[in-house]
Amino acid sequence: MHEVPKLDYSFDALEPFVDAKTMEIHYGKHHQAYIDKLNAALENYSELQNKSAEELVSDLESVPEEIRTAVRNHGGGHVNHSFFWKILKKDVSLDSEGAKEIKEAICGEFNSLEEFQKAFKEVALGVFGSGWCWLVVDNSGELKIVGTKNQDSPLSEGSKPLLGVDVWEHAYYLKYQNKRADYIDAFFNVINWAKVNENLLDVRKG
Ligand code: MN3
Repeated sequence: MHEVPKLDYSFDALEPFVDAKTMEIHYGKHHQAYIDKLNAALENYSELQNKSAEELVSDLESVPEEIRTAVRNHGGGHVNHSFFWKILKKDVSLDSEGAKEIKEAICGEFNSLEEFQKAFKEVALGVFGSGWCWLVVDNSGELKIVGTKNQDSPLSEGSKPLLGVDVWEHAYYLKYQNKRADYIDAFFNVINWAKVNENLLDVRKG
């Protein structure tokens, strides 16, 4: 059975950029709903129950067709949110000690943090409806900014996410209403660049 991973910070830890009420509902209700529906989809498929959600969404073709959409949506929801909670933290800038390699990679690809943010924001605002915006290492090893729809995971495309932001309205509506741009600006203040750096090193290790 899949379970919501423990959050290693309090709901108010990201204030004022992400408000406590949003964190409480997003983590406690939305993420839980993906878990419940994923477990329900897998109920009669014991051979899939030992696979991690990451393994399932990385190889959707191997999931029986009758539950493939459910695994894509709810497994993807579980994978994406589990990933998202881990890359959020205040006060871990790209200049911090643990972020050396990712800083080099960002500056190598986008010239500066500011230009990266500009490009990332453009993609995040361009995701129509519900979805996510990611910085990934794609299957040719390139650093790319990509949007995905709904709960589609970059893993399904063979890309490895380094950081990502949920742009479903449930992620920001309480505090930012329709102003996704303000939410993205706020998100830039809570990226745990040390964790993003770890993600990059993991990808490089293979
Ligand atoms: Mn969400």
